[in-house]
Amino acid sequence: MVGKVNSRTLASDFDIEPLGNFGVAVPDADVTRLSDEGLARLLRMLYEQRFVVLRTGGLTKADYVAFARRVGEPIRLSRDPDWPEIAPITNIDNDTERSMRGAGHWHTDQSFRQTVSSVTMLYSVRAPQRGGETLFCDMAAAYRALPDDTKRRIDDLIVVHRHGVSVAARPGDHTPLPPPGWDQGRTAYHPLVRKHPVTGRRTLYAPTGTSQGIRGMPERAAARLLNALCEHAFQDQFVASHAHRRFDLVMWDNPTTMHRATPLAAATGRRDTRLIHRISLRGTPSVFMA
Ligand SMILES: O=C(O)CCC(=O)C(=O)O
Ligand SMILES: [Fe+2]
Repeated sequence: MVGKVNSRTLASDFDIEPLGNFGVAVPDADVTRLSDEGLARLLRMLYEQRFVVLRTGGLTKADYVAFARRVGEPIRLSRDPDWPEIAPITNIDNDTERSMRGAGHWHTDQSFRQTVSSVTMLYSVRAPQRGGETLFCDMAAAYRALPDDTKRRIDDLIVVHRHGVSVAARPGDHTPLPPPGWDQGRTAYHPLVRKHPVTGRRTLYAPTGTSQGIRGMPERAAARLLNALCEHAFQDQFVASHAHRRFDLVMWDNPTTMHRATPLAAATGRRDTRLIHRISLRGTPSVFMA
């Protein structure tokens, strides 16, 4: 486990490029040769920056899974017996501008489960020349910017989560796709404000995505509060956009971020094809111990 991170640990260790409001890219990142110390530094940087884009020179599925296993425990996301950890995400025969189903809504991966996800990674096998960005929201910065009386009001609230359309869904949001066999009635409970176990930083956790209410609060008041927190969080200053390049491996800290896919028309050829391999991790190192 990585020790407490102070806010000035970053830079110098890696050759990095800042990306925008937050998030950094590491050029020439060879994750197959990363030392244990290098990996610890990379995770510290991840916790500081919310997401990190590793510009790899290309990874095999075996390289990718091996790297993910060094970071944490991959969740089974696919029925493919050879690569159960890898979920392909693509616009091949899939038009998410029209279908309105999928990841085109603000969410935090696995917030509908009691065991939430620590890190998610997207590896870009094919990237379109335009579009298909993944957007991130810095929920720790959004929390920090709340007025003190709001913080006091929300600090101990527990949010009720179920897979499906959230009570704080934004206009135009996609309907999330449940994992195979998922029982839509299953409920998980997560604190609205959580402390990151590594950095100790407080963050808003998943006010939308799968949120269905707040324990002990009337439905309409809960929906109003969650919606107001979303309005606050999804302001431009807390949002960053990642345009995938081929062979990029973008990883993010789920607890302190929300993210959404940008809807994309179905591929017509090489130039507009997006194929991404997703891996999500549970447990250590960054997951909350509830
Ligand atoms: O395709 C993307 O940009 C994000 C995908 C995603 O969020 C998901 O599969 O949970
Ligand atoms: Fe996601």
